[in-house]
Amino acid sequence: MKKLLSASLMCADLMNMRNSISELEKAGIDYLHIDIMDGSFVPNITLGFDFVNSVKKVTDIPLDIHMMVNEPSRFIDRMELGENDIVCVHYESDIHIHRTLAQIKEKGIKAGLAVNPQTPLESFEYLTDYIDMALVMTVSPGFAGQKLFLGAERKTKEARQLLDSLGCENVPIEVDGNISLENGQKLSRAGADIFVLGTSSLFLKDKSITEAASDFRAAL
Ligand code: S6P
Ligand code: MG
Repeated sequence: MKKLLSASLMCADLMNMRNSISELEKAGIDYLHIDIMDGSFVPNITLGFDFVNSVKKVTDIPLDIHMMVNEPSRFIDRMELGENDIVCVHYESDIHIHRTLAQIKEKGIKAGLAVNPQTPLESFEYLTDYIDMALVMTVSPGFAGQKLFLGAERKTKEARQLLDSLGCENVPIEVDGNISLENGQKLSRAGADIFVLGTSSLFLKDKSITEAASDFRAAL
């Protein structure tokens, strides 16, 4: 599978978002990752639906929406998205997560299912017909700038094996959290396909976005 880069916009310069998006376009970034939090499912609040819809209007880069909210089914209709965009929801966030995934797909949007570091991989087992992406969290969600969870490499490897065994060889695995060059390389070998890049490798003080993206690609 082709390795793809997803830029985490909560780590971009919030006062200069239009320019950051232009730079991400020039750097050939594959997805814009937008973190939505509710202060309850995770202890933080970041970007919201008006932001999602505004970004959608100014770029052709597909959006990769990461919902870290309780009962995400309440909010799917708030976003104006298309067939190339992904909405990813956490296994624990809705009691009837299958219904939420089906709701996303009925709208013609790609659906992703996210697992926290402690969420068993078996959570994917009966839902594979409803997902276009599997998100393996490599930190506990909520904040940028955290350290990779120590089981991340093994979990990514086992997620790939499980998905393959269920006939989902084409479902990509996304990894999110502390994706530095070194961690990206390790996780790529373990089977990760989509890399969420934030403060660890893309939005850096001493490198432009274009330079950082090209260094990351070369490290994979
Ligand atoms: C965090 C969120 C992530 C972060 C990303 C930041 O809960 O889901 O998408 O934005 O992890 O990257 P970094 O390199 O600062 O960990
Ligand atoms: Mg995220």
